[in-house]
Amino acid sequence: MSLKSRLDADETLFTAWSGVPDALTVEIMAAQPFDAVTLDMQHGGHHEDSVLRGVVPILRAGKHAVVRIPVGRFDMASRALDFGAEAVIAPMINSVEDAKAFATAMKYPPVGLRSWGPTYAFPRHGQGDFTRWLAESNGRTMAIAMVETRQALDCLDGILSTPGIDGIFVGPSDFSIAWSRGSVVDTKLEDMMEAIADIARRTRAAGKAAAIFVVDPAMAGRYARMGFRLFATGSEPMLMGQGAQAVLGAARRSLDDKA
Ligand code: 3PY
Ligand code: MG
Repeated sequence: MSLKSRLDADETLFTAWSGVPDALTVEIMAAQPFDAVTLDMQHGGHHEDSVLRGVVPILRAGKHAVVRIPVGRFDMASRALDFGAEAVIAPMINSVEDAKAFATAMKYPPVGLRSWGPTYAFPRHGQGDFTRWLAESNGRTMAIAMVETRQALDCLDGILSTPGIDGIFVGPSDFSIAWSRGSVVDTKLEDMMEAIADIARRTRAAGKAAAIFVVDPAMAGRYARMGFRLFATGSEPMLMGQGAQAVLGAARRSLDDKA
């Protein structure tokens, strides 16, 4: 089942967030109980070559491969799909023009102008035939626009009604900076929560998927009640740090055991 059809069926899904640009690390992330792995090219270390190679262990683990491109790199959005990614997250979509440019790179005609050439995606997804691939690609791949500024909020309806845009991904860190007019970065800023809930509501009402980055895992339930269904969490530094602390803490505490 595609990521899109699972989200359309109202499943709640978690994607790991990978920033270490190595297929061996991605393989370990893909082995964890996430539904998907996102390779982050915006703030993480992923680059074209690591995405090309990193999609393989994700697909081999039976997970959905997602890529976050750098700001404005819509050429990379098409390439990520050609490498076998199922969804692309585009940061800082701040206007309807941004949304159109993103959708144009993501979708084959007549929706967009994606150029033909699924050189890696086609074999990685088990071949089939070209006509079928062409017919099914636009519906199976997801163009997910990040809403993380006041400008984006102001034109949310326009972004949502742009043909080819399949979902919205809220970046709560940047959104908090925008909301506080540059004074804090705080994903738990209470007075922006209604705006975040409103984004989820309007996105779902438009029949699109609502996704958000989860900094504090305890927030996932609150976001789910707002209507979000795709949650990004669990970067390598966080997982390694928490894992090391848990293991070392348990080992050190056992030094005091009397048994
Ligand atoms: C944000 O919170 O601004 C993000 O982009 C999440 O990755
Ligand atoms: Mg951001």
